[in-house]
Amino acid sequence: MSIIGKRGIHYLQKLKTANIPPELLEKGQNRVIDASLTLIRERAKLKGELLRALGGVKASTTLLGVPLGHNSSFLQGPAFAPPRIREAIWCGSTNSSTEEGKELNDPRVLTDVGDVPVQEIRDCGVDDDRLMNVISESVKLVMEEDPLRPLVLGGDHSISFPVVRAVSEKLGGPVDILHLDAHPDIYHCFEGNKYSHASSFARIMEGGYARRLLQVGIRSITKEGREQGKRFGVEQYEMRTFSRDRQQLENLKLGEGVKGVYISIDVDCLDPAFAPGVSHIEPGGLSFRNVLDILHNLQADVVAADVVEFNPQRDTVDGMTAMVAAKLVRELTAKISK
Ligand SMILES: [Mn+2]
Repeated sequence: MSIIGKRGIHYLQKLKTANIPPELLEKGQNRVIDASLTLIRERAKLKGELLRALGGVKASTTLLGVPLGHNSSFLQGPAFAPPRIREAIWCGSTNSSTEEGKELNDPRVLTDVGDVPVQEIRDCGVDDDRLMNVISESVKLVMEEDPLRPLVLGGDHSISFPVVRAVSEKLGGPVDILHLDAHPDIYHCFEGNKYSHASSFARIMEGGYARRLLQVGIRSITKEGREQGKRFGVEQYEMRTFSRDRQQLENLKLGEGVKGVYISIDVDCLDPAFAPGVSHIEPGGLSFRNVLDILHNLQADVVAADVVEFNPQRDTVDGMTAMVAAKLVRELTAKISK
């Protein structure tokens, strides 16, 4: 376990042996959580008020960072991704237009409410059940403020469970999910961790938060991954048949009869040639243009999205994958905002 994995846990044992009353700890944890949610709530409120005052905005993409990496089965670097992605979004090497002409520096198109302070909350010894609730609560605070729609910056893929849960609960029904990934992330439980980044879609499907789940880019899948896929009726599009499926995937129409569409992009859906800065290098993946062709042609009301599993600790020195993750964010923004 890395330093992040151990954070906050190391002194809890000491507190127990020193007979510190658990109520004392819990009260303090509650105050830290309240303070964290207050900052997100107030920032979302302000952005919502400003956009409603400006008028004419139906949906505005709002960045929410979730710097969580401890549910990874391998490396924990995704905890450091959100600030690197933001930096790359506003990097002066490119302009602020998306490919189809949306202006990112227009606050009606893109706003930001900052990060859920995941490490600070864990540092107080808060366990994952509560932490996942804080993440869900934060997403709901964004959605509370019409016309804001959350675009979540991961973090490892475990965060998609509390995010999708919040989206579905807030909208009052299931969504359709387009999930781009090398892996199906649908193990019932991975290495004893129900919140593992390899199990998030099992939790989502069990919870009834998704009607259709389309997984695209899959090329590292076990027997259990296929069985779980069948069990939950997942539409798994594997890379080995991509050339055959391509036309269909570039003409998707999703979300009819449900509350909307959620897009989850694991950066490792891309071939490592395009995105080396990921924890799980898996050759034989999508090109960046493949992903854009799928996104640009998708007919859907996208209610929320995430970009996860970018690992800055594995990136090239010039931050190539940060730019890749940032462009995914930019093009998703174009898809969400209207
Ligand atoms: Mn993956």
